[in-house]
Order: sequence, then C-alpha cells, then structure tokens
Amino acid sequence: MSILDPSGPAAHAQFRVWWAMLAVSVAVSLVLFSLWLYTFRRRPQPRRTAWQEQRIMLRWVLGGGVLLPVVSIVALLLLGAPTGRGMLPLPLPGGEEVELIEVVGHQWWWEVRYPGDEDQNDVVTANHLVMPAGEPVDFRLISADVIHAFWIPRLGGKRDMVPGRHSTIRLEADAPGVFGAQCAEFCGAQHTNMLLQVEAVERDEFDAWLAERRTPPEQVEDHDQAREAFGEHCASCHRVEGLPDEFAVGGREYDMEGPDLSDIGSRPTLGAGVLPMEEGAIAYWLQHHQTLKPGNRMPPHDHIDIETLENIGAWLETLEP
Ligand code: HEC
Ligand SMILES: [Cu+2]
Repeated sequence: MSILDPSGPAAHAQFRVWWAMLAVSVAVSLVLFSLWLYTFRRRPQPRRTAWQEQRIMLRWVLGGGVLLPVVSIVALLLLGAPTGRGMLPLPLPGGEEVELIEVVGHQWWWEVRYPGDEDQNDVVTANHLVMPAGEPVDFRLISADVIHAFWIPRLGGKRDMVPGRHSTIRLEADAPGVFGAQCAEFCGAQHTNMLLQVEAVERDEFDAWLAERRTPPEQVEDHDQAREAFGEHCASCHRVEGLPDEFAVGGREYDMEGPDLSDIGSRPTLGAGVLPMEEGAIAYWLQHHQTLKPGNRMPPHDHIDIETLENIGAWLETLEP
C-alpha cells in the first residue's frame, strides 16, 4: 500500500509531485538552517537608524511573506493541477467507453457494484474489487452512512465518499496485480478494519469474471437446512443471488444492511480484511465476529446454536461462480 511504489498513471504523477514537494521543502529547510547558523557567526553590526531597520523588515516581509509563497504555490499548482485533472472522468480523445465500477462505503465494509443494463443484472460483491488492467476505469463513489474515502495508494487517489453525493475518480493499473486499498477518512470504531483487496486482471479475464457472476451460483441440494436458517436469521440484511423466494427477504437496494454474499466463497477475505478466507473461516467469523471486529454492525449470533452456524458457514463457502 505504498505511494512510493506507483503502478498506474495517476499514481506516477502523484509520485512526482511528492518528490518535488520533498525536494523543495528540503531546500527551504537547508536555507533556513544555514541562515540560522550564520546568525551565530556574524560579527556585530554597526547600529542602524530606525529607517534602515524598517527597510530591512519590509524586504523580509515582501520577499519571505509574499514573493516566496506566491512562487511556490504557483509552482505547486502547475505541477499538481494536471495530476488532479488526470483523475477526472473526462471523455477520452478516441471516444472509447470507460469501464464503470460503483463503490459504496459502509461502516465498515465496501460494496462493489458492476452496473448492468436492460437485459443484465448488476453484479454485486463486497470487499473485493476486480478491474481490468491497462485501461482507465471510472470509480463512481458514494457512501451509505458517514464520510469514507476511497484510496488505492499504488494506483492513485484518494477521493472522499460522501453520503447523498456521487463523485467519480479515474484510475488505471499499468499491469495485472493485487493492490491494497483502505478507507482514508476516519469513519468510526472499525475504520482501520475497512480494507479492500483490488485485483487488476487482463481484459479477457475480467470479462470472464464478470460473466460468471451474471449467472446465479448453483444451489447445492444438501444445504437445505442452512438455507432455511439463513432465510430466518440472515436474509433481512444479506442477499444471495438466485436464492428461492422463501429464503430471501432482502432487495437489491443501496440500503442493504450487510454485504451481498452471492460469491462469498470466492472472496479473499472476511470482514473487510479481518480474516483470510479459508475452509471453516465463515463459521469461525459467525461465532466470533464481535471479538474479531468489535462494534461491527452485525449483531452477535449467540441465539443460534453452533451447529446451525457451522452448517450456514459450510453452505456459504460453496457459493462461488
Ligand atoms: C442486522 C443485519 C445483519 C444480520 C441479521 C446478519 N448480518 Fe452478516 N453482516 C452484517 C454486516 C453489517 C456485515 C459487515 C460487517 C463488517 O465487516 O464490518 C456482515 C458481515 C457478514 C459476513 C462477512 C462478509 C464479508 O464480505 O466479509 C458474513 C459471511 C455474514 N455477515 C454472514 C451472516 C449470516 C450467515 C447471518 C445469519 C446467521 C448474518 N450474517 C446476519 C449484517 C448482518
Ligand atoms: Cu474509514
């Protein structure tokens, strides 16, 4: 997650601004430090008249207080403005379409949506963002509760996610890879545990990944008891695509309380980076999530027996496209 290891055009531009700012601040510090040392070594000066004193003062005020800030701010603007402009969702010169991915910030997890059209559903996932590499991608950001900020340090950014207000940032990954992302605006107790794994893949692989998720996951027969328990205890907050109506209560709305679980079995982590996904991890999370991530918005499941939670966990792990 280091901005000093840039991996996209926006991040490279920000990296240059970062070094330029560092160089200038080091130069200014060195000059000030030398002046300070000089005051010790300087021989006593003849007494000046009040008029001379004032002229020297005026020179410092104009030079150091007006000229220096104006020059450095203009230089920073010349360097920074194109960097910011590079992250705006402007039309491409060739008129090509830019892939759009919606990201919704929640306390304390990320909802990721790939908009469909008239004949295609949205694809919805959480805490895992897959994007095509080698081409720009527009991230359309909003929040479901408080202000969060979307930040993939190695690709560039960041950008606030404000409730009730869409904003868009354009980022690109130079090459396939896995990048860490983190909420960058303090949003409550579990702000630190609001991580997002970003995976940039080749275009073909991205198309295949998305197409897989447009068809609902296969429902394995022998998990009926788990599905029933899910309908009773979980479906008011979580959605599983393709679940028969008698088990499903939730909708496709932005105000779903919890992450969409349709492809949970294929995701890299649980609880926005708190636990790596592996066999048995979901059942473990369901029993201990308030210890692993204290105060998170999922109520404890103490009223459900452990066997049922284990069954639900085993079923959810089968949900992968
Ligand atoms: C009141 C709403 C609510 C109920 C009921 C609820 N959950 Fe959750 N669940 C959440 C929220 C909110 C999160 C996100 C917590 C976080 O990471 O901060 C979550 C997270 C999860 C996750 C991790 C998802 C991920 O992508 O990391 C799983 C799995 C899960 N819940 C399963 C269940 C199961 C199974 C039940 C029923 C036994 C259930 N939940 C009941 C709200 C709920
Ligand atoms: Cu945050």
